[in-house]
Amino acid sequence: MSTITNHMPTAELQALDAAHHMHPFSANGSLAQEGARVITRAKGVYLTDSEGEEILDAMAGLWCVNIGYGRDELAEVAARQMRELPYYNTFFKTTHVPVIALAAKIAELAPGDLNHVFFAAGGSEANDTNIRLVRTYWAEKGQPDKNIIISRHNAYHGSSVGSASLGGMAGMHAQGGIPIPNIHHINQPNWWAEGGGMSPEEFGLARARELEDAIQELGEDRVAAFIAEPVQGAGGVIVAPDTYWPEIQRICDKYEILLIADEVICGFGRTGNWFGSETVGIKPDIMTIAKGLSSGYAPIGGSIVTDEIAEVIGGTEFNHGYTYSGHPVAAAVALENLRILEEEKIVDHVRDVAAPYLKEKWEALADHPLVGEAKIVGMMASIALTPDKNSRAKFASEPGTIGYICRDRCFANNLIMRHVGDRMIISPPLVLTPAEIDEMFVRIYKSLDEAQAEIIEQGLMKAAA
Ligand code: PXG
Repeated sequence: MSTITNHMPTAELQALDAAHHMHPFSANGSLAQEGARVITRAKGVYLTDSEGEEILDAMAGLWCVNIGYGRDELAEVAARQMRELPYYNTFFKTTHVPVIALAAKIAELAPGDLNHVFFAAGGSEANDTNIRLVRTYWAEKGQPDKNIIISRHNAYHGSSVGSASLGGMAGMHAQGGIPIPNIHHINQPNWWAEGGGMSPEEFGLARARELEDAIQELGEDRVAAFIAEPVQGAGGVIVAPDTYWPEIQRICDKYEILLIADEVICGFGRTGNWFGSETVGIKPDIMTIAKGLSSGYAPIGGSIVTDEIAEVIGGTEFNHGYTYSGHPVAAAVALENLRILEEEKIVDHVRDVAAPYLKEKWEALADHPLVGEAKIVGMMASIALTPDKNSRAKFASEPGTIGYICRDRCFANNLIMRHVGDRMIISPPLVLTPAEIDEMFVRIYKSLDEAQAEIIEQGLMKAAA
């Protein structure tokens, strides 16, 4: 077969893609008809496609390219590491320098006594580790029946069998025989969609107390852990009311339930602190990390655990690990990414410059006729689309119809802004400048206006009964 290059005509690349490549989370049949957009290169916050279009990537890839695209330092570190030691495992009484350095650096950055890292190749694997880790922890403490993990509907924790079971995505649970046993789901703190007549504060408390109800119903001696994203990402950038997290922390403490913060999206600066747990004020026993750990330049994730958990697990042989746990190239790339985040004070840039500027403009979107609430934490934000903002009405059309129209307008206007149902979301690179934020809003308003015109024209601006 001839070499496949960026210089082939788009249609040929699309035809080969359609013939042989199965895309994740896609209806591949209809995608093959339409043809996937071919991304060829990227720099800063802009992607370039095979037609030479420049696209503003307000999703940082898949919530991960925190330092932006095109940082040569990471490429150089990867090449150097590949030449020196491209691979070795850490299973059989061996270790290597990149993994030692990265684990030590993560322990330094992570709050409190979260000082020990078990590596994986991404967030799904790390959450699978967490399932086995918390169950092994309680078994080692003489409580093998304390093995139920509580999670939330509309949470995203990954796509492997274990992590998708933890997640609360109805569409995923409908396929492939999940969830696995002993995973229990409570409702999410999504006030806009589910808060009814309650104030956000009342609703936050009510939703947190569902955890207490579940523990009492299942039995304190049966529940091992509660897992949650500090801010739900893939579920639509759902920001819990202020009352929610303090109550969750109180309940976990009271019933001795391990708190797992899934920091795969929130970690490494996204919320304006190193970790989302710091932003929402919780003290987790375990953190899941991935994505921003390497800014997506190499696949790596992991579970950070406390001294106490590491000690208990260390008392036995933990029969768990992946070929690529602590992969030396990925570890070296992640370490260089953390150096850049730290030395260039990118988390400070988020907190002091980018996020405040973005917040002011983002919250003003609530004045657009199509927009209900506008929520933002650091550099992750969402808007709820609605036919009537005063009543928080949903559209009469199938959920997602309106969001999809809006997403398509964004795509056509060279802006990657995603939809989750009828919510629009962004999670841009953290290095976004005020000038780039201005450019992003030109494209957002154009897309929203065009979407609104299309929705009215199609007679879809109707509220559900
Ligand atoms: N936890 C969280 C909070 C995530 O957002 C994972 C775990 C799984 O990580 P890996 O590296 O195994 O993918 C994620 C991943 C979307 C989307 O549509 C989001 C993710 C993955 C795929 C699609 O927003 N998040």
